[in-house]
Parts: sequence; C-alpha cells; structure tokens
Amino acid sequence: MAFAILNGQLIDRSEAKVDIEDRGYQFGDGVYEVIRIYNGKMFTVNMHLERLAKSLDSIGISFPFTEQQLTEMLEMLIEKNNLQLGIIYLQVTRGVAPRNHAFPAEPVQPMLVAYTKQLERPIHHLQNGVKTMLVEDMRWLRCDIKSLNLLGNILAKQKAAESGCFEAIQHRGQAVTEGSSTNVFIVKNKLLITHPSDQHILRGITKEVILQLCREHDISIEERVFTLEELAAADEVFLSSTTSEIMPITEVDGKMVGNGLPGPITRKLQAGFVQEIEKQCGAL
Ligand code: PSZ
Repeated sequence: MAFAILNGQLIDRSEAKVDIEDRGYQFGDGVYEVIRIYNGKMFTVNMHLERLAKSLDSIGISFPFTEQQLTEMLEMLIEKNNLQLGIIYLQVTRGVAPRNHAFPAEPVQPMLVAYTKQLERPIHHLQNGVKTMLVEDMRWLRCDIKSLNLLGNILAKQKAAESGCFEAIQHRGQAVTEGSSTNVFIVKNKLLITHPSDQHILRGITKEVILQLCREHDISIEERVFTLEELAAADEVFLSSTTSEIMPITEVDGKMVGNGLPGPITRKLQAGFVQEIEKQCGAL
C-alpha cells in the first residue's frame, strides 16, 4: 500500500482527497516543492524547505508546520513507501473556503499534501544531451514564487513535446529567462553564464548547487541576462532541475550547439554534482 500525507496525517494514498473548494484547486492559490530522493534520502532538503517558506511568505500563507516537523513527516513518508529512488511532491494551499478571490475573512487551515513517486535518473539523456526549442516567455512577473499556477509553463512544455523536444527555453524578447521547468546555462570561452535569480525566474536549488560547484572548481560564472544571440553562439548549453540534474543541451531550435556533443565544462559539473549527491545520500 502507498501512503500520502494530508494535513499532517499519514493516510492511504487512494483516500487522499481534497475539497472542490480548496483554493489550490479553484485558483491555483498555493505553492509547491519537488524534492529528489536518492538511496532513500532527501537531497538538499533544507534548501527546498527554505524556498517553500519563502514562497509561502510571499503569498501570505503561514507555514503549517515547523521545518523540523515537516522533515520528520517526509522521512516517515519515504520509509513507509519504501522509496529508494524518486521524488516527493509537496504542496501547500491556502485551504478550503467559499469561492471568493480575496483571501478568506476568517483564517482557514492551510492544506498540506505530500506523496512520493518512483523515478529513475535520466541516465541516457544525461550522457547524450537533449533537444530544445525557443518559446516566448508568457508568464507573470513573480516567477520566483514556486506557485501552483503553471499554465505558462505547461503550454511552453507542451509546444516542446509536440516538436519532439525535451524542453522549451523561454525568452522575453531578446533575453533568455529559463526553461519551462528548468534553469538554463550557457558556456562561452570557459565562462558560465546564467540568468540572475530575480523575479523573472525560479531560484533553482540545482542552480544553487551548481553555483557552489563553480566556486569549488574555479569555474568562472556570471549571473546576468544573456541574449538569444549569445545562446546561439554558445560553446555549451545545459539545463538544470531537481529531476533533470545537469542536462546537456545539444540542439536549440534545430541548430546544433557547439559540435553537437556535451561539452567539457558541462561534464565537469555533472561529475561534481554526482559527488555532491553521494556526499549527502551515499553511493549511486
Ligand atoms: O519532475 C520535474 O519535471 C521537475 S522537478 C522540479 C522541476 C521540474 N522544476 C523546477 C524548476 C521550475 O519549475 C522552473 C520554472 N525553473 C527552474 C526549476 C529548477 O528548480 P530546481 O532546481 O529547484 O528543481
């Protein structure tokens, strides 16, 4: 039997149901996290829970449990579900209230839901790289909040899927922002460049780990806006996310990146990333 957490209670996953007036369901009024599990252990869990706290704070929901309580609950969920390799999906909505755009006048209990899913590492793609396409960024201007409202993201990803691409790289005019569910990096003359973590993108946890790896491995990095032109002229391009890790991009809009193979800096960062996983979660 698989378990889920519904408001702090461990219950049978098939019994985990939410009310039709849950504000997450009606308005997308909530936030979420996806945490990677390797060897039954959560990777960078503190960073995810800190980001969750920030997302909650920025939409005025009070954190329903302490970070410590939540960590213990998630550890119990992993153990109960006997999960070795996969993810935890975790979301908090403002709660259940009669439909009205403004927040409920009477305070309601935020609704916490968490469940697990088995998921392999995308080994083949990590080795060979993936194809991507360009899509105009149609999203709102608070992409730093990990909001349940994902219409812009899913419409972009659907375009990519229909074109046989792994990811859609979004841009606002000439400025490259991020993928539909990933951060994007370019390498030019050994310099790594990625969009600054402002309100136009999500501050990816994987991105944060990469920035740390760059400091440790003396890889120069610039967090600044880069253009479509710079993307097209890059020596290497890669994307990052909790489930995609550090994924080489070998094609953008039908045009080969560099010589069409994953580049040396991408490879170096991938190796460093695996070391970091093994440090936190044990040998892969
Ligand atoms: O399973 C999946 O497809 C996942 S798990 C996490 C994501 C996708 N995406 C997170 C994300 C995002 O939604 C956007 C818009 N930008 C960047 C990222 C990368 O964030 P981290 O590294 O925290 O997963």
